Amino acid sequence: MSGDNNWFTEIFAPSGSAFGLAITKKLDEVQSPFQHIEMFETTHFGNLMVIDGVIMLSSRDNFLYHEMLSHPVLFTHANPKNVVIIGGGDCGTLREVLKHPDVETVTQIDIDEQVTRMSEKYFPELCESNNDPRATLKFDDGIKFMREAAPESVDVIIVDSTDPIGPGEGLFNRAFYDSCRKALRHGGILVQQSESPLIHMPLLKDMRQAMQDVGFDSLQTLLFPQMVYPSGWWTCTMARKGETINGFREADAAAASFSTEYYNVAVHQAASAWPNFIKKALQNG
Ligand code: SPD
Repeated sequence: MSGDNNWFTEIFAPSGSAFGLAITKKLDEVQSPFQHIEMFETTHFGNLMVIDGVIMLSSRDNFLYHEMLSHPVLFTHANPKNVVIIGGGDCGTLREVLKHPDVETVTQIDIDEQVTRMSEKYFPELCESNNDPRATLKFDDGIKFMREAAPESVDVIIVDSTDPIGPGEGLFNRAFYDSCRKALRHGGILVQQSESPLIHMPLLKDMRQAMQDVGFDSLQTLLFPQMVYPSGWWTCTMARKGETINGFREADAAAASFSTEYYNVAVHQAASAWPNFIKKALQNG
């Protein structure tokens, strides 16, 4: 990673690639007990949050990621009432989940309170629903929270994490998936951001294998664009307990009472279509 007076550049050495945004100034930075959080003002992408040198979100394009992490899973579950978000401290996913009027509780557990405090200041639009009475924000270890969660008490778990390094590392393994599966009710769904299909395929395969190994009955990996992440192309993976992943409530999605910038019925359907190289890599569907 590198930054100078005019550009923030995230270098992704494993794929010999880099992504940069022109910046006008550094707005803020804080070293929390867990990670180094920086905030930049960009020329064209609004504000930019960077954690440990890795781009987390920009004002301009975070809607893609946050909508795709929230709406496909909530319109696939038959009747999601109780939702848990692990990570998600910028509160963009929380805002999307709370758009669903039938969701009764959303508990968000991010290990780092500083991410939320920075987001409140520099991404206030993402935090506009934080005082919704259905929302509870906890600042704690999400791995421990899931390990100690009451069995069969949750409908949907959304893992909105950093990459699998640093505080996010323990969110990508069998022990964590096993805890999540136990906490889900029958038909419950775990969805996790699952990195780039172009440059993180081994990780995506390992994640899917680990989800199957702990007993999830069916999986679905969805594709969507995300310009500010390495390769510009990203995924999330849904894992369902006790049922197949089928069940997209198309009519409900079409009749949604709220607005979205990216997500709609056709986008949901298209996101589940796999190009041939992905079919080949993820042979077992
Ligand atoms: N390569 C960065 C991936 C980060 C994914 N999570 C970002 C959090 C946005 N809510």
